[in-house]
Amino acid sequence: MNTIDLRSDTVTRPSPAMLHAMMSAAVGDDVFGEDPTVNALQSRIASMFAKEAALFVPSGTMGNELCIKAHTQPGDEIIVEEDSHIIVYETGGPSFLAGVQMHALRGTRGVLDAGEVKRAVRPDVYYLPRTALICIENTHGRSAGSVYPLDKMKALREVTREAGVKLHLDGARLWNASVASGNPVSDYARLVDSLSVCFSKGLGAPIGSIVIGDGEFIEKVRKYRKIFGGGMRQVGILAAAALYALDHNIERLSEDHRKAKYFAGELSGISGFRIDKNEVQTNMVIADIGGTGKTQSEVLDLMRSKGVLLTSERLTSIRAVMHLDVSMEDVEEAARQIKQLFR
Ligand code: TLP
Repeated sequence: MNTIDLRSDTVTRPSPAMLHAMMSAAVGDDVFGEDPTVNALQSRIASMFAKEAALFVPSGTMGNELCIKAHTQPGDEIIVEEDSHIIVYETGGPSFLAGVQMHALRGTRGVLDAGEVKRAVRPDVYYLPRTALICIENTHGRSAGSVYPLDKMKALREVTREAGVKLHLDGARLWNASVASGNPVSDYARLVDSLSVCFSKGLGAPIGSIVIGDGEFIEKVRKYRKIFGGGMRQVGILAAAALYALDHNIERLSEDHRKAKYFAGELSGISGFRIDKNEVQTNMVIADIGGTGKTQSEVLDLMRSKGVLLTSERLTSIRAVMHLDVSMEDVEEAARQIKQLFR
């Protein structure tokens, strides 16, 4: 049985052409700043995002955590959206690594209300924590990959500028937001102080993310990356995969978005599934299966028995993520299997 793995866009394997690029990469010791392929990637990303500098890091989690560390002092407070990766899936990293507390605000499909953020920024009084940083996520994972609209980011930027608070963007899937909205990634980047983007999600690289910001900030991040154990040596083999991904795997994300729309359309017809197919903007589908009379783990197990791998989301929902290792035929087959199970 052919397994159709829709658990995440992180499950992709490097293609033969990507592996070839990795094998032929020029390398050097990156802790000495001497890896030519890493340096080429960092300069290319800095100019693509219209920022001064960029630093290659092992993971999206490390990218976010380094930025939080570099923007804050222990005892500070950071404002996050309550369903963001930073608060839900980074295992308490901000308090563990940066010694900050998180103030969670409820967003609408991941989007924070600028007025509410303004009210949540603490006044500068000695007995209150200092609000140092606001973090947002684009696309927003737990809202099925929804795109954070540029005008909402602009409104937030105004608030952070007035309040003298930094703004960080978890852009693990900013590529998807850019392809779906038609806005270049630099339009998003110019509205934030720092961002982290991943090559290991929809872009299909096996490992790697990058932190982007101004030169002074990136030097601070470089020091913390070493402290966090993320200084790597001949890492050009991974930077080569990222460069390959930039050349070949960005525009094709629209195919993943089409697959997600199709899949959502098929699932929305199943009795007991609740899904708003109009809310599918990028490569993810989240369906509430509360009305099927089956538990989430029963549904996941049943689907697994048919060769379709999905993940859980919240208590009664399941998630499917489209990526370059599943074809449209695979997605049609997955939808067929699921519909058969619930007939
Ligand atoms: N997300 C993974 C899981 O951790 C949930 C996934 O399968 O979606 N920011 C966002 C918005 C992410 O979705 C992820 C990974 C990360 C950061 C972390 O990236 P990695 O896994 O490279 O640390």
